[in-house]
Amino acid sequence: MAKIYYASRTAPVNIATLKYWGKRDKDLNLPTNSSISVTLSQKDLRTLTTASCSEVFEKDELWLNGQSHSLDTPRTQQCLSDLRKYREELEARDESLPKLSKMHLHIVSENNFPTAAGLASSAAGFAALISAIAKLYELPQTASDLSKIARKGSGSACRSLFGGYVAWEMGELENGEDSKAVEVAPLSHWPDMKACILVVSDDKKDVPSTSGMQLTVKTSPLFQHRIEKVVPQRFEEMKKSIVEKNFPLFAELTMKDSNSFHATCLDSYPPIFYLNDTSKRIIKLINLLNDSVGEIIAAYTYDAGPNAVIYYEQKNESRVLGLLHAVFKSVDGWQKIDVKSLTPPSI
Ligand code: 2P0
Repeated sequence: MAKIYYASRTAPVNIATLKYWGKRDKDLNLPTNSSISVTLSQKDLRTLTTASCSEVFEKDELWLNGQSHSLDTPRTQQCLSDLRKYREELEARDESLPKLSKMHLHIVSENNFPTAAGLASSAAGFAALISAIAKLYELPQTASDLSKIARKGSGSACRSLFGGYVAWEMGELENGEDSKAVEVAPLSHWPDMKACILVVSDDKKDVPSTSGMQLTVKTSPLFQHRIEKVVPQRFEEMKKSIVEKNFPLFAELTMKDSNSFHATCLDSYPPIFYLNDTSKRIIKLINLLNDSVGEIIAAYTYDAGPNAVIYYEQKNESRVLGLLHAVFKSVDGWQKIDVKSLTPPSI
């Protein structure tokens, strides 16, 4: 019987605290600005992928959450082709290696969270796909090297190749060889940092990220200001706040960047709305909490959807989560949010 080779890897969800929004090259997924993210706990939010190959497989196939999906998209094909090229190099150097690069792949992938609900499922998905195949092929490439392949699958996926605090450096080269993810600090650097997700809605998003950002690049004058005058300085400041574990500064920059990103969405024509009334109430509540304490102890951030991610330090957990529980369980007229969704995925 023909041998089946296989390997499994998980990849975490990452939530941007400095947002990627805009491409300067859509084929290579090169961004218009650098970004920063925090990786969430794999206990709560992750993709698990098994990649296998065999001489008897007749075509490349993918099963995502139990359903068959096409691997025949240009982005996925580009990722598979890059990985096969690396494997071919190994096989050319060592004749004794099995010719895995010539075999078809079967990929089985599973998320433990709602797909496409603004919870960065494509990031974890592509990162797990690239990691699993790189392991199957026994590739020697570093996580930063592999992040360049993941980036071509989905921009934000490059940041899910690392745990902890991650920067995606936009790079300057036209071929994208310097547009990669790097570690700012490992998870262990800031053990007090916590995050919780408020699942306001697990519906699919209205405007997919890829087309949304293209519209913003094309139509928003505010966007030019953001990428030229706002993000470059914020990128350096946020990295410093992480290295120095300066929570108030990290939190302020995180909230301001979420606001700035959603402002460019609103400035697009026609406008893009990702936040709903509940999202806006959460923003007000976090500001109220910080005001009443007299310092910033919690930060909100929103991606391309209405769900909030709240960052806080462990020492303030009962204050932050206590307030959110109390408000969303009891105030009339506020959307009731599933209390279970407030379980903090410790990061
Ligand atoms: C981010 N988002 O930095 C930002 C914040 C959404 C808002 O990365 O077209 O799914 O696949 O490169 O990575 C969503 O964009 O877009 C995203 P593609 P992606 O996390």
